[in-house]
Amino acid sequence: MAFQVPDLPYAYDALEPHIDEQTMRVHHDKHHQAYVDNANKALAGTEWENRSIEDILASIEIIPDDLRAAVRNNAGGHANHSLFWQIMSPDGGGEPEGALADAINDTFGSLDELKTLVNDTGVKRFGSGWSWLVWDGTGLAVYSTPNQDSPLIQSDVPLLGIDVWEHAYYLEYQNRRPDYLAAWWNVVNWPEVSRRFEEAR
Ligand code: MN3
Repeated sequence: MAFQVPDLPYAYDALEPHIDEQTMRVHHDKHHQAYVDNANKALAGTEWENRSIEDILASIEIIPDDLRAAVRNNAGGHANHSLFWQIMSPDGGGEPEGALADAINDTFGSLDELKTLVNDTGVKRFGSGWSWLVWDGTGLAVYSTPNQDSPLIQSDVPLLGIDVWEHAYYLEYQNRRPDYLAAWWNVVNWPEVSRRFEEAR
């Protein structure tokens, strides 16, 4: 079964004013579609064709040399964007609850300290990439990855990831990546991040 771009779980304009409709249309319909098309093209006819995205990314080192970069970038892009649409919501923002809230406080001190760390990590990513909150098998961690590298490559479970490619924010924020990152937390879907945390730990 070839990969497909999942439908957005809300309207293109539902995240306004924080993320504008045009950015969502181009990002979801064009950029994500291109990652899916190129991943399918790279994997077609190989033994990896019908494997799960998690399997493929966790096995990236044994993917044949001539396919590895294309799979890393495009299967990675598919995994990252599929998560990204889900962890945003028009009813987003606020604070996490329950075990995730406790783990954030234990690990980072407070929700505000987590946000500052994720934002700083995203601002410092030179060029294109992602800022992540992951479950690393023993606890929560924050780091960034370049390009479309997924935390799944190192067998971490991505819980929350903010796309800091210019295509994610340039129409509305131009060069102001810090303003985009600050605004992004108004659309974070904490119930979905919590669900992923419960599944991972
Ligand atoms: Mn993107």
